[in-house]
This record gives sequence, C-alpha cells and structure tokens, in this order.
Amino acid sequence: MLRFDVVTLFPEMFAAVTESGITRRALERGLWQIACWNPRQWAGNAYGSVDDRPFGGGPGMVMRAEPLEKAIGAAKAARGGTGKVIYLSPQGQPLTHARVKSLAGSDGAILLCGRYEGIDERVIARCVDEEVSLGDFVLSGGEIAALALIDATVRQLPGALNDEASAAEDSFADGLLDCPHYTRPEVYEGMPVPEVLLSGHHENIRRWRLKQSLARTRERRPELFAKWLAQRVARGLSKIEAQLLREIEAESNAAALRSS
Ligand code: 9D3
Repeated sequence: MLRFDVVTLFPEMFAAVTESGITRRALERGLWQIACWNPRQWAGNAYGSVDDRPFGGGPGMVMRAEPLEKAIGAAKAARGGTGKVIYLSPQGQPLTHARVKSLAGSDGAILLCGRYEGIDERVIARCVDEEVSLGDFVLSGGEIAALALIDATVRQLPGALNDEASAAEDSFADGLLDCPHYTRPEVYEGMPVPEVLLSGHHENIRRWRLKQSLARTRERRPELFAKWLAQRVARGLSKIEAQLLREIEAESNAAALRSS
C-alpha cells in the first residue's frame, strides 16, 4: 500500500491532499495513507526551537539535525523500520513522470520538508536517499513540493481516477503536451469550436488531437519533442505519425515564409 510519512513543521498544509479532490477520494477508498511527523515534538529544549544560526555566519536559520532525525526515526518505526527518505530541496533532481510512476508502484516514502535556509547537511548525509526538486524557482519550503509529489503519485494509482483511461492518456504519459479542449457553447465571444470536434468522426478527431499535441510540443517544448521523436523513430514511426509530422513541418515553413 502506498504510504507517505511527511516530516514537516506545517502538518496542516497536508489538508490540501487529504480534504480535497482526487487525492481525498483515493484516501477514502483506502488506496493510500499519510501521516505527518512534526520535528517540533522533538525540539528537546524549553523553547521548542527547531532552527539555529548557521555556522560560518550569513542570513537566515538552519533546521537542527536532532529534531529532524528523531522525526525521521519515528516515521521509519511506524513503517516497520524501513522506508526511503526523499528530501524536497532546490538542490535535488527535477521531479519527472518517470519518478512519479516509480513511486506509485512502490510502498511510498518518507518526505522530508525543509524550512528556513534548509537543513543541517549531516541529516542529508546520514538519512536522505534521494533529493528531489520541482524546478529552478524559489519556494518558501518543501511542503508545496511534497504536496505536488503526493498529488502526482496518488492520481497514478489504479482506481484513483473515475475515468480509468485518464492517467495513461495524461500529458507526459506519452511524452507530448496535451491537445486543446473545448466545451459548450459552440461559439464563445465569436470564437467557434474547431469543426472536426463537432463532426462525430472519431478517427479524424483522434488524428486532429494528435496533430495538435505534436505541433504544440514542437513549438513550445522543442527538447521534449526531440526526445519523443528519437524514441518513436527508434521504435518506428506509424504511418499517421509520419504524415502528421510532414503536415506540421510544411505548415510551420509556410507560416515562417508569411511572416518574413
Ligand atoms: C532565498 C533562499 N535561498 C538562498 C539563496 C535558498 C533557498 C532555501 C530554501 C531557496 C528555497 C528554499 C526552500 N525551498 C524548498 O524547500 C524547495 C524547493 C524550491 O524552492 N524550489 C523548487 N523545488 C523545491 S523542493 C523544496
């Protein structure tokens, strides 16, 4: 069973996944579990302080090793003495769909959330198995990153989504960006829905959606597109894929000529 044990100074933030949406429903269905461990409980001093000034000086505070290790120890004990420890940190490897899929197929992890300037490096050396980041921007702490990781992982569990097809069809599941979506009305502020989507011609609709995904990925995320293409070429492009790529190339060339 997937289980997350979260070491955090802000356990109340995890109501975001326990009290709302797909993650809440999956929890109610018994598909995963969560427990929070607050290092403040192991502060070990009269003031309950879990941070201290950085050796070497500089701004900000650093989370002390002892309360963190004791919280991690309590989490490990609750998991039967084992569990991979993932530290959410700006210095980590970027979170990917591959890592999320791998976690979804595991028994979960202990998620270590930092605050202030970060945590004492000796905790990382002694306890941390993996360091994971959401990307190159600054958050105020690890909690929002842990929430993102939990949300992404839980939605991959069989039975988490109402429409079973959805998780596999998600963007990134096949390495491409999603296609555009429309709902009623057919015309909004003078903007019509693409005709093909009203045609009822399912083959054409599939083809249009794939073409939109390919064109968008090529335009907006060239590195993702290159990866998809290399993978598909290795396996052999389907006739439809090859045809769509030729169309996209031709339309892109035509657009470039028009704007010159
Ligand atoms: C302004 C503070 N920075 C000083 C150079 C360093 C810094 C310390 C602590 C920056 C961010 C944080 C807190 N961030 C996280 O805990 C975090 C994070 C992030 O900031 N961005 C992307 N992914 C993650 S995962 C955890």
